[in-house]
Amino acid sequence: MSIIIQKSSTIKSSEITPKSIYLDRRRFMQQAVATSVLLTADAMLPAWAKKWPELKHSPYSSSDKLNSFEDITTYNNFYEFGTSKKDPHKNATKFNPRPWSITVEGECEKPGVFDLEDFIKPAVLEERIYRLRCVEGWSMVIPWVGFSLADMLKGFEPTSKAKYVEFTTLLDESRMPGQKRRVLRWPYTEGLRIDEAMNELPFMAVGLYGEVLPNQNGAPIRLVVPWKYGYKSIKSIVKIRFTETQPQTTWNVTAPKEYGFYSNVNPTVDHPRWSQKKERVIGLPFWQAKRDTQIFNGYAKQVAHLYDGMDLNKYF
Ligand SMILES: Nc1nc2c(c(=O)[nH]1)N[C@H]1C(S)=C(S)[C@@H](COP(=O)(O)O)O[C@H]1N2
Ligand SMILES: [Mo]
Repeated sequence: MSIIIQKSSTIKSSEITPKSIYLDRRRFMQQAVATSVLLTADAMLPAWAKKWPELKHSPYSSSDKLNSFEDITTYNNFYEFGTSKKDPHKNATKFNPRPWSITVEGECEKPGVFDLEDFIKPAVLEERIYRLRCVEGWSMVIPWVGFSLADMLKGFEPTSKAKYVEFTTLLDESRMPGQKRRVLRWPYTEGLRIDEAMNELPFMAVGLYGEVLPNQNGAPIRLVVPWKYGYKSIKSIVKIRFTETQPQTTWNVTAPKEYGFYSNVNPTVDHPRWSQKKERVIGLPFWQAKRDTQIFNGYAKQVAHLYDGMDLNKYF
């Protein structure tokens, strides 16, 4: 976990700018790894975390101002740990995301049950800065650490019948107390069309700000789909299934008129109860916080072709 960093930092994150915390944390990581300063803490990190100082920076990254570590880890949507924004930060502290395995099934040649480490060891870890745009009308810029979803999926050799991919979050109300209340259909599920999943943008995140992923952000592994509303970016994934038919997704089942399967960020397709033309950037003073929503959250060049000939009002 983030033990090394917490011990190293005497400055409170709220007292310095996001970028300087970031550089600070990374510099410390590098030192800690190079000199093994904190042997005990270092030994507690999973082996792959030690590679993180050499992360390459993805060209798909946003160059917008990063949100602070504080904003990113204290303002969350993760209903498994409660429905208010502060709940996940409070209620996920005891969640232990290790060991962790992921079941891969359905239309593929190489299904199985895999330990998380089996994905991470061969993966090319990189840093990708993506803006997460929540359907509620706010956004945040987050420096993720992880690897390409497409690279991971190719390893399972999907068959020609694999038209969609379904993702499922852990179901365990003893570890995820929010599941005791039936506010959503549990377990949380999400899905992508196979060509969306195989696009270069979807990312499997195992960290942020150079640290192992905090529990409230979806530890130990979560999806990030930058051109879609935040709820498509499913957290704490335990299952991946290749399917021939469109999988059911939690928000679509809960409120089909409000949340469609595609959920592409689109300023011209309003939510039935509010406009999507503008968004509020978390962490900025109110007179700077409003910005125009970008079509496909700024990634039209990479993804618009996926929807050629489709009516985006109908397939929202
Ligand atoms: N399993 C699960 N995944 C989830 C959610 C959730 O409640 N449960 N909330 C979604 C929503 S609505 C958003 S906006 C993002 C928030 O991610 P963040 O807390 O890391 O910013 O996670 C998404 N993934
Ligand atoms: Mo969201």
